[in-house]
Amino acid sequence: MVIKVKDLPEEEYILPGTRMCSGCGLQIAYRWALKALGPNTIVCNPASCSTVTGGVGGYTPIKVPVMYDCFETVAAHASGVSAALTAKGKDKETVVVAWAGDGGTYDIGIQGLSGAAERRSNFIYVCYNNQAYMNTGIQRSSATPFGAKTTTTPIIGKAQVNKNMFKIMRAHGLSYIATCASGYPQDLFEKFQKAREFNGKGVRFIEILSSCPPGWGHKVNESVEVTKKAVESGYWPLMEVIEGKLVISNPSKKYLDKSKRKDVRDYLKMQSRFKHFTEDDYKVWEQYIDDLWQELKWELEKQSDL
Ligand SMILES: Cc1ncc(C[n+]2csc(CCOP(=O)(O)OP(=O)(O)O)c2C)c(N)n1
Ligand code: SF4
Ligand SMILES: [Mg+2]
Repeated sequence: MVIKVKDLPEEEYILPGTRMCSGCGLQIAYRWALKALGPNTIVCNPASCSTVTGGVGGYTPIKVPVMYDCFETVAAHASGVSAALTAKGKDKETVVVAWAGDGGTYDIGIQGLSGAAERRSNFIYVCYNNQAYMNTGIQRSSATPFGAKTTTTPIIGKAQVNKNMFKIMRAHGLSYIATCASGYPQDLFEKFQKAREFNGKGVRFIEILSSCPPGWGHKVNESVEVTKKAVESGYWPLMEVIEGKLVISNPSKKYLDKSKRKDVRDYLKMQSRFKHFTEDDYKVWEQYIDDLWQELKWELEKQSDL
């Protein structure tokens, strides 16, 4: 069931006037996530583009408390805030969110995240994945996909495929894991509400594919369309793992059937970071998507046999 726009709360927790670029997918995601979580939310935020949202000089457009921390420490920070709330008996009403980029999650913050997940610290960990270190000038991260040009992979693009964070987090046995995309705000809204309902059940992990016009090289008015194409091609499945069980979300369900998936080249050709692609590069992507769905299908079949 997808929530109707008329049923959404009108309250906004990120007001107009942020310092994000026009068309920033992260901004859409951040706004809708806070809408779903409500006013009793504390955000822990490491160095990244989302830090920029907070504004400068004592003014901020964000209406919930946001605490900044070092690049590598957000999961330890959120663990501490959540433990303090428990000590004060306030952990039921207030939700703690660690809100980090892909660099802060896949790379420098991964050991803190893994430790917090294993300890069953109680917070929602969000990785908004714009697939590079955007805030410092578009350097490649281990989330950057195969072939993408960045300022540190400037000639033929990145030679390796990205890490699979979804699988890494699954291996921690979390109560709730989900993928979202900034072009599907209603799906994102519902998943954040669900993650909130799992309060008290350790780390809940949500990863959001977030478009970035300067980093990906698409037009500012294509920010929603580009992540829609990522989902429609099957490249970015929207899904959840609830208490260990895999569920493909409604917008992605039909892509279990390969013939329903749109051509991933439409997605890639919208972005200048893939402009240099040869036929062989496109084939790597097509194979990546086929393998991904084969594995998901295999798991769904195994689940239905149980
Ligand atoms: C220890 C440390 N190394 C490097 C930096 C510089 N730095 C600040 S933000 C950032 C990039 C963050 O990338 P990501 O987490 O993907 O978030 P994004 O900027 O893409 O939103 C870097 C490298 C830092 N603040 N601290
Ligand atoms: S560089 Fe990208 S992620 Fe950062 S504020 Fe601009 S659009 Fe958003
Ligand atoms: Mg990033």
